[in-house]
Amino acid sequence: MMSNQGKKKEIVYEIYVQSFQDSNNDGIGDLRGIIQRLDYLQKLGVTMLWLTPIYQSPMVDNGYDISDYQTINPIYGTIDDFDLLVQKAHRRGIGIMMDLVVNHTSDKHIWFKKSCQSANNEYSDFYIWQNPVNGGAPTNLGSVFGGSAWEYVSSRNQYYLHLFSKQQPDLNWRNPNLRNAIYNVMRFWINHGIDGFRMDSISLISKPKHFINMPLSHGVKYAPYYREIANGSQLHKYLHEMFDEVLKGKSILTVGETPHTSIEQAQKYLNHSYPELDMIFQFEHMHCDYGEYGRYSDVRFKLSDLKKSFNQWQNGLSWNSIYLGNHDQPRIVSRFGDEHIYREKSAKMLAMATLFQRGTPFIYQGDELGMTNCNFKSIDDYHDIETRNKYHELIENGMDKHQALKIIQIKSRDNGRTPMQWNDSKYAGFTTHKPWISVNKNFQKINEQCEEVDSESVLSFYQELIKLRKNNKILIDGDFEPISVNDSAIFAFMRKLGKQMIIVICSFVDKKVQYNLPNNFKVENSAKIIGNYALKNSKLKQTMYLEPYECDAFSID
Ligand code: ISL
Ligand code: CA
Repeated sequence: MMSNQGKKKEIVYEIYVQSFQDSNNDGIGDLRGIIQRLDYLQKLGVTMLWLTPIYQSPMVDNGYDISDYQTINPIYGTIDDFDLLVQKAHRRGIGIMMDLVVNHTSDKHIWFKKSCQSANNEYSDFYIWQNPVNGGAPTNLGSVFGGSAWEYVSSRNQYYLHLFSKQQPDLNWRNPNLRNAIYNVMRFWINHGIDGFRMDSISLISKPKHFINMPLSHGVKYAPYYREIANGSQLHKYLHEMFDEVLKGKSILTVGETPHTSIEQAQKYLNHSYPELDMIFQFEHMHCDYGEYGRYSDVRFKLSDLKKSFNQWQNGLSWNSIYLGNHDQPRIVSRFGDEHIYREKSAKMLAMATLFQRGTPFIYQGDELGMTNCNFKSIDDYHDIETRNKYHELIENGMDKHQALKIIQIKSRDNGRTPMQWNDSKYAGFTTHKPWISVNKNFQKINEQCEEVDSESVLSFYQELIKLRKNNKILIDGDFEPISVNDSAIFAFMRKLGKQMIIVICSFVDKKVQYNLPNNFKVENSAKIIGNYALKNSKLKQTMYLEPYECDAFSID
């Protein structure tokens, strides 16, 4: 864990390794590809790279199913490539954050293979096994990716738990030997010089001793798991132990991915008298566009919900991660902005809305180019296990194929997983071979080469915002206060440090709007520090007229 001051300065960039840069033209991004792009990342200004899992894996869930925690998947390179990446990144002042996926392993992990063999060997209790009930699954618990969360194994005449796919059996954290094995994995990577861990699904590691049946809503076969499983009773005991055993006294930035965690629960992870993690990824604002079928519903977010969530979390925690996109989410410009006429304006606005909030910003690869959803025309073009399962589930529930595909197009996790668009050559400069997933059709218009030469580009705007954040203490240490909480078009807030203030105004609508600043601000002393319509609104005014998706930041001394 880092000193408080150190950690606050970080700007993290998530790399979806298989889609970032392919160095050997086999169609899959790799570690040497990342090395080739370090200059780009340095120029962008980010200080830490979170790499999605690069370990040995059968790739059922794109590497989130790990079969060996201490081996690099050969599709990505070797441990020597990894060491070289760490060394070269460090030389540029950039750290490396590993994805630690320890809620589950792959079913091809040696631990699981041994665990399946019998109920009385060293690995028998590394996973969660239960006896059949009435000749069937122990409970009606469902998996996140669809179907039952229990799978039968005849050699043990028992079921094992898998919250995700059946190829991802859940680990049993009650077993101290399992916990020690995980701590050893963490030490191994720390010894390779890494600077951080992003802990996958960490809110789910403490399972109940007794699993129960949950009431089912009409027509649904399996119960959602979160209510009984997230933030379980032993969770903080395990994370304290992990801190004492592995992280204490080390300069490691930690962020826990915590599905289904409230603000009160979040505070426990960040308890400063007994630290566990530096920050968490909360999900509340990711649920703003959930509907009848949960995430896979044809629903657009409401700004009022997004603002409410931002403001509440800012209010509830003095520091946390700030994000809108990642490899599990649609593209931010398609989801929260406008991917058509105002693509560039709204991509910039979303950048300001996140990078200027209080907390550690996480930028997802390609968002700095304003990359959009992929809108593939057929379900066969999608690779993600969740996308495919949910598509079939929607159809089984009676939806027509057209509508199901439409929902997949707006919500699929593959939206963020298409190759980085570096230039307008075939396959967008990502590779010269057919890539593992198709390139977005718009790569000739949206790519790094176009962005690079344009001082008004989305990329240039990100570079500017990052510079401002680094050079203005107020953007890091300043308090956060929401402004105009009831405005339905504008997300506005103030950062404050001593007498200095920065006012940030972000329009989330595709038309001109009038904005009335509350009258307690001394608008006379303001100066614009950055905005996405350079010539508009050069001063803060009591009444302002904002262009579509306009964003401005003003300082008041
Ligand atoms: O994306 C989700 C739903 O659509 C989340 O529920 C997601 O599955 C959850 O946040 C956990 O995500 C992480 O663990 C998964 C993996 O598939 C995701 O890519 C990862 O970010 C299982 O390891
Ligand atoms: Ca490759």
